[in-house]
Amino acid sequence: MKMSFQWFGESDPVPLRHIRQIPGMHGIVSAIYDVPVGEVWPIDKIEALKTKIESLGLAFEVIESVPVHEDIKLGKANRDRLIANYQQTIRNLGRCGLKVVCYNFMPVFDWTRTSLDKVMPDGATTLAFSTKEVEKIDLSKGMSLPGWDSSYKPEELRSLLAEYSCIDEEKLRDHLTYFLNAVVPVAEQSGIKMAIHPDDPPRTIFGLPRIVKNCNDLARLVSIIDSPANGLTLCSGSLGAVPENNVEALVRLFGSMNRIHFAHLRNIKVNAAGDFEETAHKSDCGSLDMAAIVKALHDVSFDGYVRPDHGRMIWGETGKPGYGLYDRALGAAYLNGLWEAVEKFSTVKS
Ligand SMILES: [Mn+2]
Repeated sequence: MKMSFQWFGESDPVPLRHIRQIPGMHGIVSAIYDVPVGEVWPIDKIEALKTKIESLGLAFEVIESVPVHEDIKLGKANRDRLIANYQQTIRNLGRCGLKVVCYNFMPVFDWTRTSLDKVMPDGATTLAFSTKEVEKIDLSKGMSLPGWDSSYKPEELRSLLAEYSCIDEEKLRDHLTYFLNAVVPVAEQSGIKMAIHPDDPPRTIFGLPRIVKNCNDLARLVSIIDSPANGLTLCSGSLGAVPENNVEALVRLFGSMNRIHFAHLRNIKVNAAGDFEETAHKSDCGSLDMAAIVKALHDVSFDGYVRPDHGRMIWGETGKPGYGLYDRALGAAYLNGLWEAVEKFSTVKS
C-alpha cells in the first residue's frame, strides 16, 4: 500500500513541503489543471510537475483525474477526436513514468454535496449530503450547488441537461464501452492502469444516469475489457454512502481480480434516508469499518496507491473544503497505522 496525498498544484494552499512531513507519505496525486478538458496534456507540463514533486522526495505516479469530455459521455460526433487526444495524454503520461490514471464517467457533476461546511458537534466543519436539500435544488434556474457555482453559465447548464435527457444508463454504458475499447489498449501499451472512480453519491440525482454505483455496475465495468488496465478506484466514502454496498466485500471481490489500483479511504456517517456527512477517518467516527477495509486490502495483496480522501476542516484551517492538510494528515497516519498492524500481525500469508 503506497500512501499518497492529493495536491492541486501551485494554487493549493497546502504546500508540498508540509505534505512531505506526514509520516509514511509515498507520493503525490495531482493533475495538469491548466489544459482545457478534451485537449492533450503536453509532455513538458507533466515533466515539470514531476520534477517539482520529486525534488521534495515524493513520488508522482498517480493522476487524478484526466477528465473525460462531456461529448464523449454523450456519444457525440466529435468524440473520436476527443478520444484520440485522451489516448495521446495517456501515452504522454506513460512516457513520464506515471502508473495509474483515475477518471470518472459521471455526467455533468463529478460529485455532489449540499453543504461544504456543516458544523459538527466538536466544532469541525465537513462536507455533507442531504436528500431533502438536493430535492429542493432546481437546476433550471442555474447552478446553486455548493462547490459548483462557477462551472457553467445557466444557459450552458440548461442545454447540457437537455442533451442528457435522452441518455439512459444503457446508452451511457455504451459510450463508456466505446471509450474504454479505444483507451484501454493504449493504456496497456503505455504502462498505465485506468482506475474509474465510482459515482458520488452512488445514486441517480437530477435525473442524470449513473452507471458506477454498486457491485453489479462494477462487475459490468470490469467485464467490458478483461485487462488489469481496465480497473477501479475504490472510494470507500462514495460506495459506502449506500448501505447495500458492503465496501469490505467489494475490496475482496475486485481486489482478488487485481482490478483495484487506487483506493480513496474515508469514513462517512450515513443515515437511513441516505443522508451522509464526512467524518474523521477512525472507524467509530462513522458508519464504515475502516480496519476491516484495510485488512481486506491486505488480504488481497493490494500493492496499489491509497489516499485519505477528504478531511474535515479542523484547528482553524481554511482552504479548499475537504482538502485541508490537518485532518487528511491525521487520516494518513491512522491508515498507515492500521496497515502496519495488519501487516505485522496478520496470519494470512500471501
Ligand atoms: Mn473518492
